[in-house]
Amino acid sequence: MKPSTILVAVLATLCLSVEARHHKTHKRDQHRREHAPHHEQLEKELREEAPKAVETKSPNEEDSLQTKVAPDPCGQLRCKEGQHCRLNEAGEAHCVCMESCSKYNDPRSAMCSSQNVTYDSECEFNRQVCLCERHDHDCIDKRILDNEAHLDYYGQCQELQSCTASELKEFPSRMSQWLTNVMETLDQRQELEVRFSDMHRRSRRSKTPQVLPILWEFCEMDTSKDRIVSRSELFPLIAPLKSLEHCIGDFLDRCDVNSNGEITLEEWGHCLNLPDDSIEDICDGVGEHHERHVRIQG
Ligand SMILES: [Ca+2]
Ligand SMILES: [Ca+2]
Repeated sequence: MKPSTILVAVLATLCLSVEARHHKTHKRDQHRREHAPHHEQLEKELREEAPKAVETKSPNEEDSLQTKVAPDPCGQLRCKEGQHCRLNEAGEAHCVCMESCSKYNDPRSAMCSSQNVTYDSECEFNRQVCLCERHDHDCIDKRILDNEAHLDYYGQCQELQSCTASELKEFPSRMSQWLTNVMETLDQRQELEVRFSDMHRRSRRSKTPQVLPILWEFCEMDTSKDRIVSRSELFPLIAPLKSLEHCIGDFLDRCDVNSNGEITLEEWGHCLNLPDDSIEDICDGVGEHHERHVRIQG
């Protein structure tokens, strides 16, 4: 399991452990929740890995494979979420809308869209986008194509409590405490990357143990590794938490100080009340600040 997937799971678990423990009981649903946001990423990784596996075969092996098994035209085609590959009468691959999605019959499998419409599953939302784009008679409501509708959070749509000014003020310290707990849990389970685990063990002994988990979380969110957290990179963090932590949306909006839809490391650090001299890019390796800090202490 990827650390970012585990992070979401543990964050959700930390909330659930306090407020809604019963949500954890449905294992299949939990598995889906944990994996759905990363589905696209995992698929991408698998696609990238697949050709490497073929490259390792000797030329003779490959020749014999090609004579025995015709290449699957669908193997080369990438379809969007809610679609899958089908061969037409000429044997050519093309993407079609999924005929159906698995039915979970469980409100916890549902998703609420940015238009405040509940869908039975993430698959069903994407399938409806496909059907409506293609003017299919199974399209239920064409408004799904308006204003870049997207999935907002897991669960049925509900009236989300609004975040008060005092809750929003307190949120950075709540977030910071979660991240500290998450990093500790992952380290205990030996599920942190080794470099982060080493940094974590050093930072735990420092005077500011909450700094490292905040810097680490930025690296976890930035899956594209461009040192910018985009809206789509925030989705895996927001979706499982929004119905449980009603301030998370407002908090993340506030982090994006210049409202350009992206959060930089500096914006993230300030949003979590880190002093300027603690905001350090640790995504590629050893945190110098923490090294220095521990050495001074030691
Ligand atoms: Ca990024
Ligand atoms: Ca920004």
